[in-house]
Amino acid sequence: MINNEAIEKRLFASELNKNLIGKKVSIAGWVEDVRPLGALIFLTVRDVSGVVQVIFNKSNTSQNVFLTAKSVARQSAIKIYGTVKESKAKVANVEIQAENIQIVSKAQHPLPIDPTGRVGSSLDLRLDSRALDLRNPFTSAIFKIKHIALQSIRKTLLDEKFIEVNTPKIIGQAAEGGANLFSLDYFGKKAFLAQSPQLYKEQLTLSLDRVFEISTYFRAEKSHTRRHLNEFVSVDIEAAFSYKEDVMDILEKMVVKAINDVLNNCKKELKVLNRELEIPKVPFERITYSQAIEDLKGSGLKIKFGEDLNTKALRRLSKRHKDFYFITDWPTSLKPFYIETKKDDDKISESFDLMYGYLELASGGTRVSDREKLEKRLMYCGLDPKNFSEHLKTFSWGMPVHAGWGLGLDRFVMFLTGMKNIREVVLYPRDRFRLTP
Ligand code: AMO
Repeated sequence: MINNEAIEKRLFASELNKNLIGKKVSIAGWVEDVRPLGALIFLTVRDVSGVVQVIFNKSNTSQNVFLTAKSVARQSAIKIYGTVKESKAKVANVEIQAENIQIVSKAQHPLPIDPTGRVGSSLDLRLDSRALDLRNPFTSAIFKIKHIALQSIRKTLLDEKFIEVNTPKIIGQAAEGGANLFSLDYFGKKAFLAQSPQLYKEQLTLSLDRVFEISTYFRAEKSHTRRHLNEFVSVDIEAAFSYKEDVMDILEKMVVKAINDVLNNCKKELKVLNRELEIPKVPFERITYSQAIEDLKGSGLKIKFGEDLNTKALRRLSKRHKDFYFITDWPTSLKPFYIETKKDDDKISESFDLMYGYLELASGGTRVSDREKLEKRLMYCGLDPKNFSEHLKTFSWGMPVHAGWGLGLDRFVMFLTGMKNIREVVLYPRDRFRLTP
């Protein structure tokens, strides 16, 4: 039908502007609205970048084209060919005076959800129809912000001389303790899905020096909360010749730059989400675990040294620490075997968590880089060093002191977008009750 396609490259809604007035263009997208008005038909066409008003005038188009436009089902995929005109509407500078319409794919009604968002749907229903839900500018804004944040994160890490790596996700040995592993049959052997790249990223520091990985990890946690998923994306770094303070500084820098980049590149998206994002104060506040339990004592909540800070405690703490803050120096007993202990007190570890409100965004620390000590730490954590022989052997090859962290990307995007449920910011979330779509 439309045979000028080869001449006219398809334009996105956001590319149409006053400089194109009088030019013939083609656009493609989905029909959001059809409003026939006598000899005119107004079509609102949405693509991923925005909306365009398209006008069919009975006197300028063939009867066939006019009738096709009039009867097109909402949300069908279409192509339009026409001339760019100045628009009288306040919302846009230009519109298209259509000459032709091609229905690429008809939408079958009733659709499971209304992607314009005019008719609200529950999150569950939206997730069941996620691909369609993403046509809603509210939902797509979240993923555009995630995309910009990811680009920004990569840029910071590359500038800091990190190399991007990919480590195995099918593994033979747990990295984070054995309780929450998904296991699978690997040609007759028991294998697991990686909970983190911890052991690999540490090993890589002895040759590549500074590495980072952005990937999906798996935790067989039963907890069904608004901030846990069984599959989540983590940004992991590991740096040779570094201590926790060095990598905390990198994390702080990366977070601030990502917020800046989202503020500068996602104005429209933040507006759609009604999110007022602010650049945090630097340096982020740093309190020790012991200070945190003192703070909590002051607010009437008693936590014994060695007890984890549960949600109630973290919520209480977030009343005092409103912005980003680090909790450092956790009891060794609360941290994994690979975390280094203080030189003068092995009950306290060289660790940190990055918090925003009650949300733990990242955790990390200085690692044990001495083989003997690592064996002792494994045993202290009830693990058998024999099962870690592949990992331990690398510690005899000139392992440098090293430090790193893992940042939960989805949780960070919850902060950026102001979403309260992690499922909002993950395309196809996996929780205990959801394995589809
Ligand atoms: P940790 O287990 O604390 O540390 O994980 C790092 C960060 O990942 C995010 N996260 C999750 N997000 C969503 N759903 C989950 N089930 C989930 N579990 C964790 C959190 C958390 O802060 N190897 C260490 C990191 C390191 O020391 O380098 C680790 O995995 O935001």
